[in-house]
Amino acid sequence: MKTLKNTLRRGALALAAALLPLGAVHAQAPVPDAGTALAQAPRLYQQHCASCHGEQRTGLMGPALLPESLARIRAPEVLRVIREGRQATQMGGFADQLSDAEMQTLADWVRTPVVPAPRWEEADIRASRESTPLPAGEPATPLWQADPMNLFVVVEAGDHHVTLLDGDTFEPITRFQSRFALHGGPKFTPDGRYVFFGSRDGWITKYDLYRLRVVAEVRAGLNMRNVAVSGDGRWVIAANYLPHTLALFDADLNLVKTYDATTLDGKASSRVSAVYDATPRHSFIVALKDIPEVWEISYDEKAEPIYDGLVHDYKMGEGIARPGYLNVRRTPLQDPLDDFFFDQPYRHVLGATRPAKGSQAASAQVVNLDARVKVADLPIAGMPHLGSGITFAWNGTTVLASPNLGGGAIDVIDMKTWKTVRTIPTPGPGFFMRSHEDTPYAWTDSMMSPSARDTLTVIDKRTLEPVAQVREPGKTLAHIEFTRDGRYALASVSEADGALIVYDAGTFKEVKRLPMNKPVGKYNVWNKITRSEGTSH
Ligand code: DHE
Repeated sequence: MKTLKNTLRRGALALAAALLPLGAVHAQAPVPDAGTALAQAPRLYQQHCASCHGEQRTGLMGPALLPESLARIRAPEVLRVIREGRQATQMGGFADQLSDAEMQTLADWVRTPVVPAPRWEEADIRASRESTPLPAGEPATPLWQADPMNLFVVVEAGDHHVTLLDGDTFEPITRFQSRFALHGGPKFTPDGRYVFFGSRDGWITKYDLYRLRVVAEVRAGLNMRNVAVSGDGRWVIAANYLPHTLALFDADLNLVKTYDATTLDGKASSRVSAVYDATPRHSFIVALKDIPEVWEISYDEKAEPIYDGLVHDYKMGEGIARPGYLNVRRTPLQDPLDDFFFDQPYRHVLGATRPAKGSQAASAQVVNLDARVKVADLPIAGMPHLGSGITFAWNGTTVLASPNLGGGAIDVIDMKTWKTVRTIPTPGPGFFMRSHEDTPYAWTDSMMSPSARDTLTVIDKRTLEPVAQVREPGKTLAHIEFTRDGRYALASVSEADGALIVYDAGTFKEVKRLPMNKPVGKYNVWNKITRSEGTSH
């Protein structure tokens, strides 16, 4: 029987952390060898792992160990962490306690589904919430001296930390531990004071940037994609892969309601790919992975009622409808769409269709959210990652420029005609493209390319020509974000001994370098809350 101390030392199978190779592809589930070894797995798991990862593998002080959570981690890495542990966490190695065969058995088994599937219901969400409101009498003023509109939040994936950076001096203000494996952009309240982080394990953290503390946390799901904050700051919503739900909260992370991601007849359900705030429409837009519908959930109290053919609990005149406020309005599609991108007024959503198995031939479609119909097919060469694109004025029109994950190119699309106006070659496929209203250049990475992941390409938005490259030879150089005034571009060297590099956005020269542990995304308060056309919202 292990002592509690030993249990804790062994604890927190912070398994996935180190392992998240940027841009990793989904690993194959291992094939169990004859089943005999796997039969021992539940006993081994309960004995060695459950105290930190939960009896149902849904996570406790350590992250969830579900196929959904481990899909991005290569199988040998899972084994390595069980064997050696993970530095700077409570996850110690098990090499001195378990045989090679037992460790392999555990590594294989945690990639198999939990049967019956773990549940996460409204009562679980409510019970998970913790809050530490500001002590009475504490002033609501920043604890630091800096421009509150030019702060950066930088996510360091290596050891699950967040650095808060002064965007004028590029000096860190604080660095704090985050939940395990944050994903998607953190979202700010409209005044820029609070920021909400979402973790792949389902946790939402509300952090007070002024008083430098976590004020509330809640677990919205077991495997979450992202969070969105309403333009009026009143609502926070989370998109889950597991369970198939959306969870809506008030601004203090009290659960308001959950939405089952099912078709109208309830016969099919879907993973929720992502949820986006559409401030000009006063609504959230929802991308569903498995069913051909796009959802809109209005947070406008005067929203039109929804007539969807089913009898619900709200009577409007002679018909029977549901209020439009905080309910789902469905737009049927031909194919499931995800990876959304919006035009600036949020009238149109551009979504990517997934390629058929074994094919690279993804495509994208444009749906008019008012008319609720598809209005165009977009000819995009490879798998697009539209959420990482930008818009800007060009040649009397507005264009969308987006990297595609399939090939080394940027697709530039006229948003009036929905035709491709240029395909700009880059040295390799990339994830992110960023710019700013006050710079003539757009920057993009090639982080998915083994040979060019160390290169950022700078494109002149006037000519649509590449004009420069910056490199960190042999490293992964990715994800750019500009200062509030567009004068500096910040990029990540996404390695464990990585760095945040500040470039002069006009000369492309490095002006500062801060060591960081696998930094990924960085987010400027002003650019986000003003919905700059050069960044994600
Ligand atoms: Fe992301 C944003 C989907 C893999 C880092 N990513 C998003 C968003 C979506 C998305 C839908 C927009 C939501 C938002 O910001 O609220 N990402 C996906 C995938 O489907 C994909 C390809 C596979 C997956 O397993 O999820 C994927 N993403 C990755 C990575 O491998 C990255 C590089 C490393 C990581 O941390 O997982 C990664 N994704 C990011 C970042 C953002 C993001 C940094 C926010 C960008 C921004 O500037 O707003």
